[in-house]
Amino acid sequence: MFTRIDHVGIAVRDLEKSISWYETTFGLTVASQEVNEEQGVHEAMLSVADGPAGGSYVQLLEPTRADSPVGKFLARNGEGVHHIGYGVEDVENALASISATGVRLVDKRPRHGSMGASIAFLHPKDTGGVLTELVQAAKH
Ligand code: MC0
Repeated sequence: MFTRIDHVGIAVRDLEKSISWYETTFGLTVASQEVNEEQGVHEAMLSVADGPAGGSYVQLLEPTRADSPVGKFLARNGEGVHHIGYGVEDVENALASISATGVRLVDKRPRHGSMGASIAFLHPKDTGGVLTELVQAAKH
């Protein structure tokens, strides 16, 4: 079902500072930077590698408000890995087949994600404590 690891999402307190650290320390470069008000994040995708199934990224997430998923996560855990995003060919098909196994869906329908992707989250309580995101990349 999964075509690649699309991204690892990391909760940060200061996006600009974290971008600089990833650029300086690991030589990564910013592929996109967006505010997603629905999700309550200001986020940047830093390119790690490109492959036949698409790119893979580190996604740095700074909350735009304290009561957002990332705001609550930071208050509880501090900075660190927030979720894993897996690439899928068709997010609606993937949601239907995962839901049929009994895993709770945070999103029953796909939402707007980074770089024009269609995304949907699965509930971490049903995925071994790992918040899991399905990512259908935008067609080029
Ligand atoms: C919360 N929990 C997590 C977690 N966030 N466990 C693992 N990883 C996480 N990231 C656990 C809490 O510790 C708690 O466990 C329980 O889930 C309930 O958490 P809560 O925050 O008190 O409660 P809810 O129900 O308000 O929120 C949890 C939920 C939410 C997963 C539904 O965070 C959510 O809707 N997340 C999906 C959206 C999201 O994360 N967006 C930000 C990235 P205990 O044991 O204490 O009950 S947006 C993004 O990434 C986009 C832009 C993109 O990729 O393109």
